Amino acid sequence: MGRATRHRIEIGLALALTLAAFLFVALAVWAEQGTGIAISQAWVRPTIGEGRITAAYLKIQNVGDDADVLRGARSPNAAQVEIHETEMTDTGVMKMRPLRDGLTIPAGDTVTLKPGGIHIMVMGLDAALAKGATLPLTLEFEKAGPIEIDVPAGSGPAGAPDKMDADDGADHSHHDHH
Ligand SMILES: [Cu+2]
Repeated sequence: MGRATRHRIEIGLALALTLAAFLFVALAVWAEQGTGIAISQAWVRPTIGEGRITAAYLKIQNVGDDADVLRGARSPNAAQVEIHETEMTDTGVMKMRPLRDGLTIPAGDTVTLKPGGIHIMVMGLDAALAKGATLPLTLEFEKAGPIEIDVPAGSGPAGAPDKMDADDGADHSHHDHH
């Protein structure tokens, strides 16, 4: 085998590995055929200590011709799942509240749920959620219907805040009444 040939094989292998890594990342896209909704970059924060509450984040892309609304979510592993938004009050306190009317995804738009913004609050988990585990989640869309995803527990994309939404700094008082 000549030097040039081997070189070409090495480049080919490097390319294949890069592609494999890329595919691995791109794998986490859920799209229901014909619904116009694609979910990607989903992640959930691992629970801390005895806490059985956490938050999940993801990207919702509406490639359809009509707006759709995320009405809610549920998980077989959690007592309650809500779509929350986070707001900073006048006194500088972070408050979260459920989106009662759901989250509208306009046609052709992408809405990103992220720490400190809109998030999926997961309450009453039946067990701790360790890094590397997955949380099954069903997203209920008005038009697209239910979309089931498996959300990996991890630290999210680079630059995601360390602790938020499931943190003591946020007001969870509305979680305690049941
Ligand atoms: Cu919340």
